[in-house]
Amino acid sequence: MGKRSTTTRHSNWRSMAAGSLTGIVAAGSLFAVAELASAFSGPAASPLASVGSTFIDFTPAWLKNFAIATFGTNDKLVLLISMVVAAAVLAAAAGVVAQHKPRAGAAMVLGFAVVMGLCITTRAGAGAFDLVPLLLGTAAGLWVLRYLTAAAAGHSTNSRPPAESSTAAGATAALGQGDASSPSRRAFLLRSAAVAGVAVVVGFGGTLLSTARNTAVAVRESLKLPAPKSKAAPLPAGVQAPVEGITPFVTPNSDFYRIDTALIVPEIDPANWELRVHGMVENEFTLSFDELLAAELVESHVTLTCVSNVVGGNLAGNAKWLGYPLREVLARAKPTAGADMVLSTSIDGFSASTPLPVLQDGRDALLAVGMNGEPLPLEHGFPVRMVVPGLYGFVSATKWVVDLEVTTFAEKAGYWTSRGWSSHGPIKTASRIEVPRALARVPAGKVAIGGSAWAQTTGISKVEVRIDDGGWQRAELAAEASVDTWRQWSYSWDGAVSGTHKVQVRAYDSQARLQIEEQAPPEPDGSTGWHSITFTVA
Ligand SMILES: Nc1nc2c(c(=O)[nH]1)N[C@H]1C(S)=C(S)[C@@H](COP(=O)(O)O)O[C@H]1N2
Ligand SMILES: [Mo]
Repeated sequence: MGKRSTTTRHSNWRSMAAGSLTGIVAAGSLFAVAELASAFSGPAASPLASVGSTFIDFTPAWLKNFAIATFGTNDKLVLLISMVVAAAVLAAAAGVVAQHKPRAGAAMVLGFAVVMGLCITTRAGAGAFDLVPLLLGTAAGLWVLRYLTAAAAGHSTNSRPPAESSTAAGATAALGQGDASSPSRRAFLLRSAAVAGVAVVVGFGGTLLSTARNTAVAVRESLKLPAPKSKAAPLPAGVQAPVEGITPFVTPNSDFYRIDTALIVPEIDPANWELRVHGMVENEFTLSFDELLAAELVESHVTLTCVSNVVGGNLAGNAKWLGYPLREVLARAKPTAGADMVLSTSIDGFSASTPLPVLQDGRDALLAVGMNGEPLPLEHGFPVRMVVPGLYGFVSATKWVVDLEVTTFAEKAGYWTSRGWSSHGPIKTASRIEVPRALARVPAGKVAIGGSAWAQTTGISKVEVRIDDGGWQRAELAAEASVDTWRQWSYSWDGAVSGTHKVQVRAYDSQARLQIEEQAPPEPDGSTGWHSITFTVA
């Protein structure tokens, strides 16, 4: 009796395992086939991408803030991993159900497909044709579910379906009977492995194919940007502080932080790109990409920062941008009296509210097409984005920008403003310690300390450090490239004795205004506080 129930439990467990594996392989096949097929339609047709984008749209602001604050530029990776885990759990459940009731298992898969179909069809710009990859994938998933469920039950697909076995023990008898080397179990595992292998190849091939068929990528690769009419001033010698391990003064495109709400990076063919300039203006017009390239472009180093950056954080980057001054765009549009804001909107619906006067004063606020000598990378806004010195990205740096509406703050609000953040976003003076790293162990004697500070549009005039709550010491400032870029600093601490030490930094802008000491979180208009770290001298 006792022996028998142990065996039953054992086979229950095996039934669960076989069912879970079946469900997961079936789901993998569904996504793989859909991914391959979606290479032939728009990116919205990819079920994973559309479900994720829908999820982002419906995510409450606090969760978005949490995700950006906690995972920073990895927020999308975390979302994708969570989605894959959730899909695996649901798929396993469908697979387990199918072991006993194949129809119910299939119905679950169909239910998930309907939800994914809704996510796909409600994406901006998606049509009924975008459902084809999901339909093909669902067909593949259902077939695999049936095939492996039958294999798990030790039957061939043509024989009596396991639906007829009403008990778990019955359904899994064949699987449960044998040990690892039992022929039916081996056959099941082999088939699962074979199907999974095919799914991996199909899915991977699909990903490669969609990249290859992405016209934006191809066009970008062969695009030659014109030379600027006014070149960026060459970087002075010594912009890079002489401290090993400090951030590069110009951030390579591949290392540039990325923050946006786009799970699928928009793929815009510049030939189809158009910027609509309208609203409270005398002269509405649209601008094509060719017209933009033919205009007199300027080049400028600008340090971009994200309002979500915490004290000491790394949501900041410095690049040489090539673009057309927004001042010129607005001069052509001729804003009418009373206008005080430009609402810029991205092709994916994101929007930013930028104070009109900021775009009309002398600063290099650009409609940018180039970043560090190449066309904008797709994830940084290809083919055109905004870059405005002195304002956080959420109120100024619209990527994939397609619309500029001259309006008022009273009338309109940007994406994040309607989610609890500020409507205005001037960048607050900030400084951070980059070397040594927090909690690092360094040798005794001379300790090299260094980092960056920024106060865009005014510049940094002084940086001070203090060790172990001693007096404030003046740090050495590296050369200044422009008031719109960050400025590096260094400090050499002589005679460091062994033990744990704290170092703190603070900066002054060019008007000798001291960086705010009080600690404040990023929401609603940017963090404040003096950065400090502890490290150990060996
Ligand atoms: N289309 C679009 N543009 C956007 C955003 C976005 O979510 N969507 N985020 C903004 C924010 S909050 C910042 S900080 C900058 C970041 O630009 P980057 O990703 O090139 O560093 O882009 C801005 N432009
Ligand atoms: Mo941001």
